[in-house]
Amino acid sequence: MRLSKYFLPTIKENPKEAEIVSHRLMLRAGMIRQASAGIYTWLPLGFKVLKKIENIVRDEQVRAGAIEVLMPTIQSADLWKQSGRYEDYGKEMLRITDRHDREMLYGPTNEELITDTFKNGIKSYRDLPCNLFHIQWKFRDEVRPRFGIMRGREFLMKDAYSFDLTAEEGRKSYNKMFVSYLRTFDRLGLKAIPMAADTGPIGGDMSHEFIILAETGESEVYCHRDLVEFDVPGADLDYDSDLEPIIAKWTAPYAATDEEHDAERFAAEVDEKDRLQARGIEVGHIFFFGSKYSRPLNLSVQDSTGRQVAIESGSYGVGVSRLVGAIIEASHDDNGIIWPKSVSPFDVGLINLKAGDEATDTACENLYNRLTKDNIDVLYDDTNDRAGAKFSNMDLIGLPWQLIVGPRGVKSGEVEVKCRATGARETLSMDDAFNKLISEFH
Ligand code: 5CA
Repeated sequence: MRLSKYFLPTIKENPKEAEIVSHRLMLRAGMIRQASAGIYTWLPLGFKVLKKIENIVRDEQVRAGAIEVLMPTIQSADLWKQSGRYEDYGKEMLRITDRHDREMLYGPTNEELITDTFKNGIKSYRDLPCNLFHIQWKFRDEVRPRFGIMRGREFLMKDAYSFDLTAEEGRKSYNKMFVSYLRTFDRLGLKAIPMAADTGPIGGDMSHEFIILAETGESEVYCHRDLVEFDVPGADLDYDSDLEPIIAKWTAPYAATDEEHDAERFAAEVDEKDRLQARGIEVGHIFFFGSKYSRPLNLSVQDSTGRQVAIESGSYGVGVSRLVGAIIEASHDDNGIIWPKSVSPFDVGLINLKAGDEATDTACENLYNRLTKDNIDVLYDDTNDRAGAKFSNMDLIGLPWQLIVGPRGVKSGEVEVKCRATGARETLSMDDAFNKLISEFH
């Protein structure tokens, strides 16, 4: 992509309305703009990151055996009245009346709708287990939307819903999602810690929040230091094998959010030197609630003995749009964002230090074409801006590698390669620079 043909409205000054670094940097890097309180337009650069995160989340759901669907954003109130949540959800639910005076709502979550959908599709216990997920916009009329897309009113969520014949089978489905979350957040370059959590309006008696440690996090969390260093299962993991040992390892050390924290237990179970008390960002939340929705919505099947049983369910959320902010909170410096390779909007930023100079233009065009042909996604700054402005803009938007091409270097056949994370710069021949970047991404 040539910058001259792109839409990247970056901002030099710090926007006053932004209280935390991720919000500031997302506005400055031209990733989002507020449309109204807690509601954002995703500009091209932000949208690319959002899509990359979405794809990794999807990939790991499918790997764990979940099947993708797409449910609507607008739902009828009927099912919510049946489950009792139409009243319980209170003001956070955006209620809408259509032209026929039918009560509708913008979905804050989808337990009711998926339970009903599954009920109409299942024929017998042989159709179990099943886990259906979708990645869809949600609306919650938060009292205090803040921190940009971190606590928005409209936000993108991955929500999965499992259906099983018995609580024991249900636990296995829960475990699959637990492990798939460990892998998902690891691929996003994050260290996420599963913590015992409160179930709130979703309900149930087993629940874990996945927390990224960050000073600007909204929750106070407490855990054993070891959890920060645990290894995550590899891509070759067989999800149909016994996952209990992995769950046991990750849930043995103390880890709890504020609502579930027990100071006495923390002191008794964790040595003082290993106690970690920090702020955290909740990027995922999983629940097992048994038959809380299947009973009122009449989702049951005959088991192999002919007995009619209510289906056991859980739901599993990932804050896809919140993750964009969480990744920035975890990875930035004074100059801007530092994207992990897996979610960076482009792979390489190519800087032409003297656009209009024939030899420099030719060298840049050459590198741009070669890299693009090899599937490296390049953002080529071919504008007439000053070199200083180009450097700071490229640092701000945080692409992992920069390729800097100026007239002096071109004369001797050399370019500079800069690593955004370390700031290290290397002068290389054009071919060596090309080969280095290829090897970084393939
Ligand atoms: N139905 C369940 C699981 S599918 C559910 O709704 N869970 S939740 O309420 O915990 O939300 C799931 C995830 O969405 C949270 O872990 C969080 O990362 C994200 N999320 C929740 N509220 C917001 C919000 N206002 N803005 C951005 N992300 C949010």
